[in-house]
Formats: sequence, structure tokens, C-alpha cells
Amino acid sequence: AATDAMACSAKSQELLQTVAAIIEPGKGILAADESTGTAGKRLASVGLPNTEDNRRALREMLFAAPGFEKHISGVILYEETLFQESSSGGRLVDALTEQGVVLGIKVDIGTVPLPGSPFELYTQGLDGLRQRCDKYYAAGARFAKWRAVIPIDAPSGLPSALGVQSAAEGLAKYARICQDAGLVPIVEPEVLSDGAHSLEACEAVTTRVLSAVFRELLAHGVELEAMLLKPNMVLPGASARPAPPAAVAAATRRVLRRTVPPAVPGVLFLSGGQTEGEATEHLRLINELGSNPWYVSFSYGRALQASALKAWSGKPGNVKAGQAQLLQRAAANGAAALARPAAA
Ligand code: 5MM
Repeated sequence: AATDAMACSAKSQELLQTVAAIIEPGKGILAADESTGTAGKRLASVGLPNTEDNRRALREMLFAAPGFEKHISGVILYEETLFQESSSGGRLVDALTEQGVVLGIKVDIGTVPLPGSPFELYTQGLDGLRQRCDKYYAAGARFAKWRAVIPIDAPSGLPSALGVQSAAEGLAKYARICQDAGLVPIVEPEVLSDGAHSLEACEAVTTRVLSAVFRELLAHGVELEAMLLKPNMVLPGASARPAPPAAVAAATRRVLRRTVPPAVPGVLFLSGGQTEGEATEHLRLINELGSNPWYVSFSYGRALQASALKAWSGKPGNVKAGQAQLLQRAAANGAAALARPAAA
């Protein structure tokens, strides 16, 4: 039993070191974990077919950007990328590990309609998760990600109590399994922006969701110090009138302060369909509102990649132009993560 306890605390130590490497001031995460279908949509937007070579070329362009590690401490990968060869031989992820960037892995396997409430989605991937985590750890991954999605549609009563509870339970089971396997779990409950709902509706639903998530994390014995939260910002629905950025920042910070325990080391937002500029501006404003118990930064997919993808468009001659766009977004978000309230 004494050896078990020692092994346990060595694992905890490693999780805490991983967390510390990710939440370095002025840095955040690049979410490059698009599943094959989503990667296909991104490639199609610049006229490229969804081939393994094109998915490799896109990620190679991003990861090899000189100075990538200045503002990006971790990358979330899709399984294919973690095991993929680079075009010059060796592993594709070598470009990241050589720069000291921490490897993360998406471990959920997508969503299906929730039994009992078919207009909501339930995230799959718990069966065999421990074995997959062990395989990813052996391949160098040190953190993981699981995304639950929660819709808002007040007329149909969504999200339902069942939907919120299922999302929270799934995230908590995933997080506990990851910690047991030595991977830091990124807990991502995404309240979706689809619809015409108000900022207030998003605030109420996000509060409900985060409360349920932390209740379940505690019930499952998840070590809060050894996880990271990846929430949505509080925004009106994508088809409603946009809210002033200061209102988004205030509502987002209010919800987080009411629901996220100070033991959680970092809150790394998803961009959720915001433009690159909006995602940066909101992050900066949230940090300018005052200090917080957790490090507040970014874990953006589209809001880091959109301009880079366009500038690159699959042409080898455009690699530098694509990388320049990525670096520019990463630097702007890194600065937003460091923003402090103006002195009184
Ligand atoms: C990068 O996109 C990830 C999802 O891909 P699939 O839908 O193909 O599984 C997604 O989980 C992402 O990590 C987060 O939603 C954040 O991305 P955005 O683009 O919202 O910042």
C-alpha cells in the first residue's frame, strides 16, 4: 500500500508539472484536433481535397512556424496526427517536442443523439478509454481533451436537465480516467452559440452547466489542481444581435467566478465561431477586468488557424505566409492572456 501511495503521488507530481508547462504566462493552446470530417471542411474552404497528405501538410505548416513555442505551450492533436509520419520521415510531432511544446490528444470519439432527448448530443468514447490513454501516453501525449456540447433552445426546453447531467457525468468520468493514466484532462463543456438566444440566456445556461460539471468532477474524485477548464465565453447566439465586447467580458468573468473553484489552475477558452479579432479582444477584456484565481488564456482552433489556412491554401510557396498569420494570432492572444487592469 505504501508503494501504491508513492506511485500515486509521483503521478500527481507529473500531472502538476504538465499543468505548469501549459499555463506559462503569455502562452496558450492551439487546438488542431479536428477529426477527419472537420479537417475536410477546413481544407475544402481553400479548395483542397481531404487526403491524408493534405491534412499532414496543413499541420506541418502550422507546427513548423519559427517561434511557434513563444506563445503556444501545448497543441491538441487528433489521433492520426499523433502517430503520423512527417513528409521528411520521423514523426510529425517531433517539430513540437523539439520546441518543448506539450502534446495533447482528443480522446472523445464524437457525438450521437442523447437517448431520451434526441435533439441533444451525447459525447462518446468512455469504453476502452483507459487503454487508449495508456497508448497515447506511451506515444508522448501528456494531456487530453474531451468536448461535451450543450445547445440552447428555450422554446424546446433545451438544454434539458438530462442533457446537462449527461454532459457533466461524461466529462467527469473522462477526467478521472485521464488523471489515473497520467494525462492532464482538459474539461470542455461547450455551450453552443447556434441560435438567436440572448447573452443572459447563455449566462444562465453556462452557469448551470459549469455548476453541474464541478459537482460531478468532485463526485468522481478528480484532482482539480491537475485539470484545465476549456469553457465557452458568454455570448448572445450567433444569429442574435452581437453584444458589446465589455458586456461579453463582464458576463463571462461573472459566471466563471461563481462556478469555477480557485483550485483549478487554468481557464483556457474555446473560440466557438468568434472571429479571430473577437476572440482576442474578449480574452483581453476579461483579463483587464481584474485578477482571477486561475490563469485565463486561450485554447483556440479556428481563431488561431483561419487566416493561416487562407494564406497558405495548400501551396508550398505560401507556407511562410501561412505561418506568419498563425504567429501573429498567437502573439496577439499571448498578449491578451497577459493583459492586466489599467492602474487606477
Ligand atoms: C479543432 O476543433 C475541435 C473539434 O473538432 P471535431 O468537431 O472535428 O471533433 C474542437 O473540439 C476544438 O478543440 C474546440 O471546439 C475549440 O475550437 P474553436 O474553433 O471553437 O476554438
